[in-house]
Amino acid sequence: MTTPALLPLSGRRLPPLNLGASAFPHHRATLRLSEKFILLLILSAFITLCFGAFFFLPDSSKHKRFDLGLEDVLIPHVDTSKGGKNLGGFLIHGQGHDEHRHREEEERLRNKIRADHEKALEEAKEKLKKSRDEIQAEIQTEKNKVVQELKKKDSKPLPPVPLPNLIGINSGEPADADIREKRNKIKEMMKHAWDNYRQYGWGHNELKPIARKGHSTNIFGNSQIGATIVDALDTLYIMGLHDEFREGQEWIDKNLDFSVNSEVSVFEVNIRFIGGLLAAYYLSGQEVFKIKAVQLAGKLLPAFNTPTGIPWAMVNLKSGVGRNWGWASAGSSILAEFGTLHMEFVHLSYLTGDPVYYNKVMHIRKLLQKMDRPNGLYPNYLNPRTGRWGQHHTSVGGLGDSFYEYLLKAWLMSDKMDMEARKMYDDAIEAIEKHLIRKSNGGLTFIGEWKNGHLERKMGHLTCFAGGMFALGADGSRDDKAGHYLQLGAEIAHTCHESYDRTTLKLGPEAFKFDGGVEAVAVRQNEKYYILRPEVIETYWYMWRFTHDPKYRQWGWEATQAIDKYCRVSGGFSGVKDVYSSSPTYDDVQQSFFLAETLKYLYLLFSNDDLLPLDNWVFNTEAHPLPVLHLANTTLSGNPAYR
Ligand code: DMJ
Repeated sequence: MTTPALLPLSGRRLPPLNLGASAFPHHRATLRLSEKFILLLILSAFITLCFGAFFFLPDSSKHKRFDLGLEDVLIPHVDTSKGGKNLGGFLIHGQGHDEHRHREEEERLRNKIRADHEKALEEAKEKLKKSRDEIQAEIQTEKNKVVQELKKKDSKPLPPVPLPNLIGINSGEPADADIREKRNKIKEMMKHAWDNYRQYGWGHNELKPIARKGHSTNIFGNSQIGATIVDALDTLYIMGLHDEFREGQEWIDKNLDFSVNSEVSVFEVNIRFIGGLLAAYYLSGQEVFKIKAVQLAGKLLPAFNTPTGIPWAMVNLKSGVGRNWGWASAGSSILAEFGTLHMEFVHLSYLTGDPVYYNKVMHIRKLLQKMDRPNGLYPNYLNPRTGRWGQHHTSVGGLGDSFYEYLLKAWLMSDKMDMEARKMYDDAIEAIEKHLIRKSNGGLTFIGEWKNGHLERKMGHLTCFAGGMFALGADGSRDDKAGHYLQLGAEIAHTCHESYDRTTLKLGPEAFKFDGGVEAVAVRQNEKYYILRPEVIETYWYMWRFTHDPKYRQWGWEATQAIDKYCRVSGGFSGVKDVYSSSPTYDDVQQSFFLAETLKYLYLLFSNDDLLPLDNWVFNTEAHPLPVLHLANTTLSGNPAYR
């Protein structure tokens, strides 16, 4: 019998074998063909035997390990002190090992493996009978099933929790016709911004109102996750734009998916998405918003896996890998980013009953409390690996701002119970007043920036939010200095209004100086832009709520008109590149915060105070209102979800 495997494939004859003198000293000559054939036969039989032995004979070392595995898996830990009992539902051995049963188990497992194997082979054979397209369709169906299962798991209803009474979500209609008209104008602007986004940028993060297409920045990663929709929801709701709200809700329900391979800013996603979703949930009672907020929060948690628990600035939503901005001092995380999570995370724990979120932000607070602060000031940079400050820069504007805001708001949101937060706020504000707040030669109060022991006499548009913060924190301030802080708020509002008033367009520049004879004016070309930011209007609104001084409505109206005149285009609203130029060019971006904040604060400024009253609501840094957690004053019936 010939071994087919040894026949030459091409039919070519095998070359004569020369086994050499050392192998067969008495047969130096070349072997005859029949001898060669026999030799080949023997060789092939030997090889077959070796193969067989290798694959089919039991390997004793493996056998041993298999036994151990069996023991581990099938026979849970024996509590010998109990002499072999039935523990936790598992059958436990008596004294010593039962060899017979062991062998039976092995046999059973072997049979199972064999049967599984055969089944898999059968399935594979069946598969191969199918066409490539059929196989691909089947794989896709399987994949979809898994995704659906995961979705189901993710969207399990959360336990109902007693919710705060939600006061003032449908009010605010002013009696005065003029104020009503102004309010309606602002609502019309919101509709213009939304409708154009709806038409040209739907599902994208933001809109390019001139190019009439979607726009995005790296803070949202590389996916289209509808930032404008989420950011705008609560503004639509309070303006009574309910059809638009429902459109947004439907998009979120069907399309908002955070299982994307995308690296996002933890801070931005928290303030805009989690804040926006939570506010939409509280206002409307629609579960979908709460569920999405919780799903997203879960995706942000890996950002906290650093040696100190100070989160990375960015996290990949799919892999959970985090990192910091390349431009940040010495690989640091940013104070205004990791310090602006508290409000949303406390609400997440409140709504889910899961303390994980609360613990993350409290850990950050504890760590900051323990650290030395140069001159009592918090530097903007903190290294999440070493727990050390980076450069000693302190700002109440970009990189620092909302950290201070959230200390105050943590206290307010806790129904003024969180005294630790209030103390941190009071201490920080005292140091800021001492080292950063000055009066210009022309009598304008400004907040500068501290850079390595030197005060830079420059204030950012972002810093203008602080006027509202001082006013909001006046009540409950240390040494009963409420009057002082209200006054400070008014002075900052005045300075920021000046920064608008001293421009050609009556819109504020990104940063303005108080130096070299210049007061509240931008000097550098790259600081002359206005990108639809809210901070100055935010301060007008807080000042209005606390003082009812009509000048704040007047200033707000000036800003409304300027925005409508210079930033409105037929495809929405755009930022402008130079507020000192009478023929400004557009940056062609309709920022999502324009709908979330700028238009909301303007609308509130021309509404009665019973719309979102400040005793019951605290606005996150993106102007998303979250209810004060009056724990003694909660009721399930107050939750619109149960109405
Ligand atoms: C908003 O996203 C928030 O207000 C944030 O706190 C800082 N800046 C922008 C708007 O200017």
